Amino acid sequence: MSIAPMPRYPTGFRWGVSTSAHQIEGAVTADGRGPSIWDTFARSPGRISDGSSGEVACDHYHRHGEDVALLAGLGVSAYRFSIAWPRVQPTGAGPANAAGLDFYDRLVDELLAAGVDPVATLYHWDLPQPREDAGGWLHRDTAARFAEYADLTAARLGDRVRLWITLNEPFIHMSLGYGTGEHAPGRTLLFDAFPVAHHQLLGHGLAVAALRARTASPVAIANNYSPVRVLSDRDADRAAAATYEALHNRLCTDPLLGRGYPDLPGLDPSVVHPGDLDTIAAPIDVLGVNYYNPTGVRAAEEGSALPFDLVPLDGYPRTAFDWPVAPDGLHELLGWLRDTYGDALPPIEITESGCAYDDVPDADGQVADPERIAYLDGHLRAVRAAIDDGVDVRGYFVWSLLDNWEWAEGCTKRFGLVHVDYATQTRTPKSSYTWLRDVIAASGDGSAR
Ligand code: IFM
Repeated sequence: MSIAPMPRYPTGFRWGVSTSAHQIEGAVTADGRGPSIWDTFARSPGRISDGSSGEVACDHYHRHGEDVALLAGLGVSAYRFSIAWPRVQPTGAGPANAAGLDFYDRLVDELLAAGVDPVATLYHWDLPQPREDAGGWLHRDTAARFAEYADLTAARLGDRVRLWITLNEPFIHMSLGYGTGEHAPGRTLLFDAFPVAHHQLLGHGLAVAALRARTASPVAIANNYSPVRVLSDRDADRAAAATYEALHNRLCTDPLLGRGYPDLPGLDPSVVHPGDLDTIAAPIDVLGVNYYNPTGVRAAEEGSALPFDLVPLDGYPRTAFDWPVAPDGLHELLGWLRDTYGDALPPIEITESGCAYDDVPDADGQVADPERIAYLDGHLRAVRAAIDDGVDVRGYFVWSLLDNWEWAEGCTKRFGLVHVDYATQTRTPKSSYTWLRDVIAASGDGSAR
């Protein structure tokens, strides 16, 4: 396919790819790992679309050497992975399981030896099951336990991890895990799930302090954002869009950047104790931005459980997830973040951006994925356009290095630059891998901001 040459990116721009522990590691009982909420959830009939689980996934726990070689071949300057809390603290409390930390210690050293900066996320949704049994993120105590886990992990890896990310997508974890029940732990509390957001953010603030006490920095959080498209000028539609924007885009950002919680119906303020907002607003060095698509919103139908309805957006190509491919949404989002938060906004890194397609090897075993190349091309240009507008974007991480276990969608949604045959664990770089490798080689350092 012919695509115009990519623009240049600022000197030091971080090129990376992302994964998460439960989506790739497998080995769920190895070396003392305890059960997580996703092990439990996947065993419950009907929860995962293809009935699979993360028990093996990409078997990265045993194949990390091969995967680090793929990273080196791609030429990325950074790799964002997550650390499984149940490997480090099998019950979610108590002393560190040294064997669990050994795995990440080896991984970090292998990355550094390959010239790839380790970027570690502490929590990507795999809560130790015993913590869930004790109330999970609905319970304030989980925030304190999370900070202890952060401390144990930083004590071992703090000297070598180049960027710490406390939480991945706390809004998505609250809404799908505790609000609608599509994700683990499968609770259906709707707006009563708000304590889950608050306790995650409190855990984030306490973890920031724990990391800094170990001189483990810089520190970030990765939030999911979706620019809101209102479908008409009707007051009711505009009000619904404002509510959705406050929920999806501001609930987990306003308090981080010192503004407290946005005004939203149905949130119980009693879970916010004196001093919590100061803890949450501890300065961070980077805001991680995960972007996939904009969301169409209109006023809720009579009798709806939520104060808005989500509607498909016409006029865009779509991924295998049926998500619209909208690079203009990323450009818009980055401008919105700058305009909304002004000087309070730290430098941004795009910590996830990617797409699922039904990629299949051809008769020669090659995997051509021109849609993913077009997707990445468009989104990278959107980032460059935002930088030209003056938004301080310092990196771009593709979701994901490998096809992996996509939560409730099991093995059915392939997001990787590298195809994984789950039966044989054969890894095959797709054409997007080669394309990105060439883009990175050509665009890295050398251009002025
Ligand atoms: O796979 C997920 C990831 O775990 C969190 N962000 C969105 C990705 C695609 O759905």
